[in-house]
Amino acid sequence: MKDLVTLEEYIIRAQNKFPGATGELSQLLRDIGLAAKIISREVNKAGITNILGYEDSENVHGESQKKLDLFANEQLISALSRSNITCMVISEENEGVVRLSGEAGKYIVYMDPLDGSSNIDVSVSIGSIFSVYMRPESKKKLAEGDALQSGEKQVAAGYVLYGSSTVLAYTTGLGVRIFTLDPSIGEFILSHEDVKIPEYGNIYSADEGSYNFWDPGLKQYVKYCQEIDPDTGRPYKARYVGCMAADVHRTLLQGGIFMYPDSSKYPNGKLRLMYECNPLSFIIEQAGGLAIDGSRRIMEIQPASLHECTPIYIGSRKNVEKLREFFVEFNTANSSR
Ligand code: P6P
Repeated sequence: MKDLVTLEEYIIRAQNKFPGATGELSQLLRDIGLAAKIISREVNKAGITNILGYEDSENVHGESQKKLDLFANEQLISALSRSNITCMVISEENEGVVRLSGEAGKYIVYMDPLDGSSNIDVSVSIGSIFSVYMRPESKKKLAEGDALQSGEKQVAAGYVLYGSSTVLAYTTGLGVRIFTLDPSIGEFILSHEDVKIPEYGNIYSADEGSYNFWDPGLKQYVKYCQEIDPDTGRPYKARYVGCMAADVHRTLLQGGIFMYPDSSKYPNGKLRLMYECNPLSFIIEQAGGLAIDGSRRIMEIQPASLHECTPIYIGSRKNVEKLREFFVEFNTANSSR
């Protein structure tokens, strides 16, 4: 028992290292942890209670909303409303911004409350992803544009993965920690203290069903992954969960690369910059990896809109750099490359 460190204890210990800390970010992370426990409880019994299936509504991307999408969204917004810390929430499930606490809080939170929700009805992993920014100090009247900040300005980011176990990973820019939920005591317990992604991995992850929509450079790279070359661990294994949080969590721990490209089907990519790609890029870069849109670092992108999409190639540094070589050699079309 003495070696167990709970999420709450860890956050307080980390905060105590900064005498000037107000404790507000700590409280925000604890609030997210509380919502995660509630969502995990519902996810783990979704097949029993009447919470599977679709609502008759759509999100900002025109995707049908599942009951658990909306439940997770409500729980996270409710948890963030508990204290005057968060002034504004931008969620995949809400078209506009959700203003909280009389807009008095100092943090702006982006979130994908239930990532990979198409997996819900078949009991495959799903996740929640969050990203935290400071509100511009000079601004008294909050505007949506105050939330349009590049990923490099994130003060915290993380995800919860509802899989074979429920894990919560986060960073505040001082490395990556992972906590595993022990449902018997209702606590997230520290399971990985200072996570570092392998510099190179032999797993590639992409929806190869879309191969014929891809640029030549990506097609050639995937063929490279499939060649037989024991010296470089090829052929790689192919793994694709259909939940970015799950695919990136595996990549974080085992190495390799996750790819969701731009294509003739998704000219700007499908994944959302602010509440999928930036937070997971912050985690992966803090663990020593790399995340690009084909050329630029994801976290350098200056967003033009709250819900914009981007291509993303994220994972072990050597794997991502090898992919970029293919894009250069095959002059891949993406204008940002
Ligand atoms: P596809 C889930 O809907 C998501 O946003 C990511 O979590 C996941 O990586 C991707 O989309 C899956 O997309 O086109 O393979 O179903």
